[in-house]
Amino acid sequence: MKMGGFLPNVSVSLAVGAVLGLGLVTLAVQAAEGTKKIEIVIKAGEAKVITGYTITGTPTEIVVRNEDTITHGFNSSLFTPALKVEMSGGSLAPGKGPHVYRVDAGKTLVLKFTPPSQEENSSMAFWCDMHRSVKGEFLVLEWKGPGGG
Ligand SMILES: [Cu+2]
Repeated sequence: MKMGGFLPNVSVSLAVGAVLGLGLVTLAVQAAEGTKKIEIVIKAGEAKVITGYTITGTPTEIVVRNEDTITHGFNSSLFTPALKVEMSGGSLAPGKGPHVYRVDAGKTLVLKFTPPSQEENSSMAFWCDMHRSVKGEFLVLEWKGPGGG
């Protein structure tokens, strides 16, 4: 099931599901399959979210492409100190804590993790700690599981 854009079109999905006799659970199961990808491009001192949502309990990749000519940082309110994140293509900023990353000019930083369960759907902020103009947000949907909620 492919959903493009920054937000999945929830109202349309629900309407289609009702017509087909599918419950919300079925739609959520389909959405929960596979790895979710959040794609962010940084260019000319601004961050643009190309695809921007994930689901709790689902393996997730944040891909940050730096098309600028300077190094940028990446941090997010999603990253709690205990969250395990596998990094490639970038580096950890020394002495800045567990989740302050660096992505050099022309490089692509990939962060793999599984967002833990949360109370409700949340918009998560991300930002560069060195340049205030580089920031944005993506969506983390709470996955309640079959019969949950
Ligand atoms: Cu920056």
